[in-house]
Amino acid sequence: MSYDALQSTHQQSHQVYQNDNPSFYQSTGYITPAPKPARRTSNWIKIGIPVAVIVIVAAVVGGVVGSRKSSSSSSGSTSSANGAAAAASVSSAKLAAGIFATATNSEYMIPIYPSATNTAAYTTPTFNAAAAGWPADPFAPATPSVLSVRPDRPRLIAPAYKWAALPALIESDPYLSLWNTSIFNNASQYDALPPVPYFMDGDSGILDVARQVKQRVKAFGYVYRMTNNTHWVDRTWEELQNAAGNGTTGWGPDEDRWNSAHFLDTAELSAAYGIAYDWMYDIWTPTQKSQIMSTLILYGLGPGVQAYTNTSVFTGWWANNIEGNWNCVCNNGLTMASLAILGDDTTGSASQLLGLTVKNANENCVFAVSPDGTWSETADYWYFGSTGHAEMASSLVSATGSDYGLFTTNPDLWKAGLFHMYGQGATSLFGWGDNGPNKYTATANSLMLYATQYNQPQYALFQRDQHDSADPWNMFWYNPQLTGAFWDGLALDLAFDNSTDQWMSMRSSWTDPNALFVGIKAGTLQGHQTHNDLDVGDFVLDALGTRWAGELGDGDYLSPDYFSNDTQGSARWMYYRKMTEGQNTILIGATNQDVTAHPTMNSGTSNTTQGASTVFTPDSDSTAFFTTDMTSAYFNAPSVKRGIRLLNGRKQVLLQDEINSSAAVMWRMHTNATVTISGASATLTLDGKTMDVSILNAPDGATFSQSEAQRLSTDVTPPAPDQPNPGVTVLIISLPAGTYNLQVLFNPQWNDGTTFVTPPSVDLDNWTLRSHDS
Ligand SMILES: *[C@@H]1O[C@H](CO)[C@@H](O)[C@H](O)[C@H]1NC(C)=O
Ligand SMILES: *[C@@H]1O[C@H](CO)[C@@H](O)[C@H](O)[C@H]1NC(C)=O
Ligand SMILES: *[C@@H]1O[C@H](CO)[C@@H](O)[C@H](O)[C@H]1NC(C)=O
Ligand SMILES: *[C@@H]1O[C@H](CO)[C@@H](O)[C@H](O)[C@H]1NC(C)=O
Ligand SMILES: *[C@@H]1O[C@H](CO)[C@@H](O)[C@H](O)[C@H]1NC(C)=O
Ligand SMILES: *[C@@H]1O[C@H](CO)[C@@H](O)[C@H](O)[C@H]1NC(C)=O
Ligand SMILES: *[C@@H]1O[C@H](CO)[C@@H](O)[C@H](O)[C@H]1NC(C)=O
Ligand SMILES: *[C@@H]1O[C@H](CO)[C@@H](O)[C@H](O)[C@H]1NC(C)=O
Ligand SMILES: *[C@@H]1O[C@H](CO)[C@@H](O)[C@H](O)[C@H]1NC(C)=O
Ligand SMILES: *[C@@H]1O[C@H](CO)[C@@H](O)[C@H](O)[C@H]1NC(C)=O
Ligand SMILES: CC(=O)N[C@H]1CO[C@H](CO)[C@@H](O)[C@@H]1O
Repeated sequence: MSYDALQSTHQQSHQVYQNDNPSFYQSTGYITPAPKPARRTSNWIKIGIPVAVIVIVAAVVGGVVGSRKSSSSSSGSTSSANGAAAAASVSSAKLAAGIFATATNSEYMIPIYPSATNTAAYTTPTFNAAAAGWPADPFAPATPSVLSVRPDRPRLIAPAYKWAALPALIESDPYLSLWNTSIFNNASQYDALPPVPYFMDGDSGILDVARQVKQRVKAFGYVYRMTNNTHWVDRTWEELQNAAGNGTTGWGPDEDRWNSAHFLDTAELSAAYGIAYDWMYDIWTPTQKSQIMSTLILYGLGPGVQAYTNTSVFTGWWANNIEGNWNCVCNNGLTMASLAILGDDTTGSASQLLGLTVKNANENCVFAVSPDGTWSETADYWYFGSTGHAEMASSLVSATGSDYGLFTTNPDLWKAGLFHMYGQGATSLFGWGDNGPNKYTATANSLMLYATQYNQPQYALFQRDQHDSADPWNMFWYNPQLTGAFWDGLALDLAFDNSTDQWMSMRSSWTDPNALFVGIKAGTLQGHQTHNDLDVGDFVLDALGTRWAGELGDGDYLSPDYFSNDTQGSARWMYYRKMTEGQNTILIGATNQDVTAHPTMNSGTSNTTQGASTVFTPDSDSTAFFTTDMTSAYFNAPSVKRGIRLLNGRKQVLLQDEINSSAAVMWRMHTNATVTISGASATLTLDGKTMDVSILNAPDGATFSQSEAQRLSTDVTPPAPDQPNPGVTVLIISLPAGTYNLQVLFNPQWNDGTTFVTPPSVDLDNWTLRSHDS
């Protein structure tokens, strides 16, 4: 969320919003906040034993090697009999290959692939026209208009012709089949629960419960349409009534039940209502329809019109130059809901909003993606923003026949899929900055839509094995003509070089859960909707199935001034998890980095690509590196440069810092490992694995030390206490002012006979792909 934009046109509202901790809601008489539930990011529990893979998602269907190859050579055949035979062949090959991932890792929720070469299935990512696919949409207006909707229902995401085609596609596609079953199971689980209870979570509002209502409506709606069983309509009605305040437990204050002060909540509930209205249109009674519509207009679209048109309310700040998730989510919710009731709505709200939201999203939401593909807020906020964008574009296409530029206005938006794939490490996301609230309906499934839209089949092949892929949207966004393996031919490294988030992703494999992975960033410290940290030079490191250098994630969103602004003096930068000392980078003079930093970067990669097999060992000269001049991020230092590179066929990592500083220098790295130090060497143990870390050519006095992950005693006191970081240790090199070349070598103990190398000392400015060959 951004507070910057508010400073100009919404000054007064900015003040309100800055202070919108629970007391804001209390002072307006809205609600007394209930106790906050435990947050997922703050309770890391140390697990000393390697965690076994426990979640089996599907039986592996092996033995495909040598079976019929899925042939596209017959797709050009003029004989329909041959075409049908080819389609049957592709289908049977797909069914035989089954679900690629055999399980989901229980600690990191990553897919586990079999160690195998499967020449029939692990082929180049392709949309194979010979395989069974979706029919063409019979609704194809020559001159689409947002106010001119298709004649039939449903309008949103999945028109009737797709529902009609789906059962046959499920029969011939193992992923659609798996997801269908999962969604039925999910619906049964939600069915057994009472309606989502109202819960006001301070300045996070009622967003969690809004997304849960949406999640349930999606699942209930899906199962209803697949069974025609009206139980699911009744159950949806119960959920809608509860969120209207017509249930037995109440839902917020009469005048603003959907919490328009935190408009994301209003938008997500509007989307939920829109989906319910549209997907069950034919079965609702006229009374139910009018009740759904009256509640939607009263608490959703009406406040939406106010947000856009009434300058004396602040609820529409997100429409004003906010290139981030708020703009995408809010415009999407209003759009889906408006499309759902367009024509039935006699108030004019729906048509008025459609005249505003589409244009606004094209000016703002789509530009949250930088020219290099990076989601400019943070890697985690990509989930919220890209879900909003994908739902909005998909709904407009299905309802009216056009995306009105949402896919193309930003010509680099297609790279948002690369951003997510490369941001995902061997264990988890390189999740710098804030991670956001619980995700619920915010998934990575925009990748499915983008795969087809931008002809990037690897996006969908990657996402279909992920734990969050059983989603009603994917039953329609997934193109079942997909064949191949996402990793086949995929480069191991990618550098993202836009000035705002210069960063790089490097790894030793896409399919080995024990792979080496390094993510490192520089970039500017302003312009991220106040979701970033002061973290130029920050890095994460995975190896041996665990994360050795990691992020602390969110502070408490309810802490005073946590989102106040991104100026140097902001209280946000007084919280440990947001300060420079809470990052894996260089700290100088025990002082935060300069928010006006404008680092530069350089990078190199051997362009190594993985082959078809999941078993992959890079060549010994395969490497990648990233360097940054981050001097501008520091006060009191004439020069600070950092570089990181993979060594020895991607088995080792060298982190090098060249520092000339007139204040004390501290090298810091946060780890969940247990740390044992011996001078310039440290042994880290975690999850039953070991990582040796050593300072090479140690400058005089350079040794490791360690501390708990908490603020230095010299720091200013923040407005509220920091969150504890239990189990996290900071590995430190502390040095007085001076000039240093600090080289830290990471040797994961692979126990596979690896012979470690000791790299030569090369100035960062002289780093090349071959500069460290022995
Ligand atoms: C979808 O899953 C449900 C529940 O397992 C099953 O009854 C149904 O037959 C499946 N649909 C198709 C088309 O296979
Ligand atoms: C849906 O069910 C699948 C497996 O059946 C599970 O992995 C997934 O977490 C469930 N999704 C939700 C949102 O509960
Ligand atoms: C549900 O009803 C629709 C419309 O009448 C029909 O096309 C479809 O086959 C039915 N589905 C099932 C599973 O009965
Ligand atoms: C909830 O109750 C109010 C007041 O009776 C009514 O106007 C509204 O239509 C109802 N909405 C739903 C979804 O039941
Ligand atoms: C604009 O908002 C103010 C404050 O909520 C309200 O009093 C006023 O009636 C609104 N104006 C219009 C035209 O809706
Ligand atoms: C510690 O582990 C948790 C859970 O996997 C992770 O979220 C966090 O980033 C890790 N912290 C560090 C400092 O590695
Ligand atoms: C930024 O926020 C701080 C509080 O964290 C406040 O004191 C300061 O005035 C704000 N600066 C601007 C420019 O809004
Ligand atoms: C890697 O690919 C890039 C982009 O195509 C190219 O500029 C570079 O020269 C390649 N490097 C090597 C070592 O092949
Ligand atoms: C460090 O920077 C200072 C100030 O620019 C400069 O005078 C000095 O020569 C530098 N030291 C080294 C070793 O480069
Ligand atoms: C770096 O390269 C420069 C010239 O390109 C050379 O003079 C210098 O000796 C090199 N330094 C190292 C440490 O290799
Ligand atoms: C160098 C470069 O391309 N900078 C761009 C980075 O992204 C921002 C935000 O999209 C652009 O404004 C810059 O021009």
